[in-house]
Amino acid sequence: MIDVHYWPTPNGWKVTIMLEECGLDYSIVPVDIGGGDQFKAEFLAISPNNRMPAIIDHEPLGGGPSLALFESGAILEYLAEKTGRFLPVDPAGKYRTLQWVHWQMANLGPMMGNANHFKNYAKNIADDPAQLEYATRRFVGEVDRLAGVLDAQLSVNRHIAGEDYSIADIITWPWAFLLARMSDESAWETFPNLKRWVDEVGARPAVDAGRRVGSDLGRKELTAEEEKARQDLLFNQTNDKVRAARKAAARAAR
Ligand SMILES: N[C@@H](CCC(=O)N[C@@H](CS)C(=O)NCC(=O)O)C(=O)O
Repeated sequence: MIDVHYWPTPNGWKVTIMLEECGLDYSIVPVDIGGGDQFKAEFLAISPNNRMPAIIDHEPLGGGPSLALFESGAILEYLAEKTGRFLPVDPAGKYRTLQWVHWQMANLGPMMGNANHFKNYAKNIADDPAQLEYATRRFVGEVDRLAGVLDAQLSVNRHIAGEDYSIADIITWPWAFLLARMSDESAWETFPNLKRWVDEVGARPAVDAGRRVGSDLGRKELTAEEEKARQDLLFNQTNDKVRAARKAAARAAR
């Protein structure tokens, strides 16, 4: 059994989609990131970067005690190796796939996350419209550039790393299908090869099932005050929060 420390967001969906694709048994442990669960000592013990997703595999590859892992890229690579699925074993195919997994982790995910922040959230809280305009242009521009990279790759390949469906597709889809939200509706006309792939991958039953996991978790109607507290928690993070959480846990353990 694999415990998945999870909240229904693009980075969380990568893991549930992979688990559904592989037919592995898993159980969801909700991490309410708007409510501060990511700063709890028990979560930091498995995910020191105070971000979900994280997993604990109670029957790990190679045997031994339960294995805790954080970072969705590492989790997908691990599950691929454990099941022998969605990652070629021949070195060329393996690294052709992993280069796109790393590309997603270092580029598409973070840039889309920042574009989403400035385009869809910061407008309500930023006090300097010029700075907001600059930041939005910078990250939405990066999303546009990266969508172009994917579109070109998908103009000559059925899937991201070549003919076969792989963890490069599983890790990229949960962000890529949100492209219009991070840029604008016309994006799908600008990037037709990307659109073809988003629709094809989105039609896979495991992708649909993985994306629906815990969809009720994040749906609570928040009061204006609760929404402000959630945004303060998510958008104003320095090292103090993690230090305070660790200190409180150490005090409680004494
Ligand atoms: N690189 C990490 C990113 C994880 C990440 O950013 N998770 C977000 C939700 S999508 C989170 O846990 N946010 C909590 C917070 O901002 O405090 C991964 O891919 O696993």
